[in-house]
Amino acid sequence: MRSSILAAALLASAALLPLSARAHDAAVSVTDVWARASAGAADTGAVYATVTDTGHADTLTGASTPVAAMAELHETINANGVMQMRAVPELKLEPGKPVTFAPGGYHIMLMGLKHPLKAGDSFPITLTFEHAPPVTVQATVKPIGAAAPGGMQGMPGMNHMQGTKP
Ligand SMILES: [Cu+2]
Repeated sequence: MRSSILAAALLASAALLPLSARAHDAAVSVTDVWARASAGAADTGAVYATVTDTGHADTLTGASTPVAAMAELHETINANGVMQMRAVPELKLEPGKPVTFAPGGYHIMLMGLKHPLKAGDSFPITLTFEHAPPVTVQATVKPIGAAAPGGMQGMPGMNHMQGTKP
C-alpha cells in the first residue's frame, strides 16, 4: 500500500514536469508594430509596438532591423518642460503586463536608415530578450503625422529630427 502511494506520488510529479518545460517559461509577443515615415533626407526613424511578456519575467535587451545600421531602445522624457530622448539599455518585462511603445514614451530608435521609410511600406524588425527567443515582426510605416492609437500626443522631441516638410 505504501509503495503504491509512493508510486502515485512519483507519477504525479512526473506528470507535472512537462508543464514546467522551458518552452513555456520564456515567451514574448510583439503586436501593433508600426513606424513613422521618415522625412526628407533624415536617416533616423522610430518604431512603436506593444510588447507583452507571456511567460516568466524577462528583459528586452535590444532590437535590430535590416533597414537601419543601428536600432536602440529609447525613452522620451520631459525634463523641466523640454522633451528629450535617452537610450534605455534594457527594459524589464513583467508577465502579463503589456509595455506600450508609443510617441512620447518608449520607442525603438532607428539610426542610419538605409533608405527612407515611406508610408505604406513595411519592414522586419527583431527584438531580443534575455530569456525568450528573438521575435521578428513586420513594422508598418504610417504617415509622419500618425499618432499612437488612442490619440496620444505626438513626439515633440523628435520634430526637429524629422524636419517640417509636409
Ligand atoms: Cu529616440
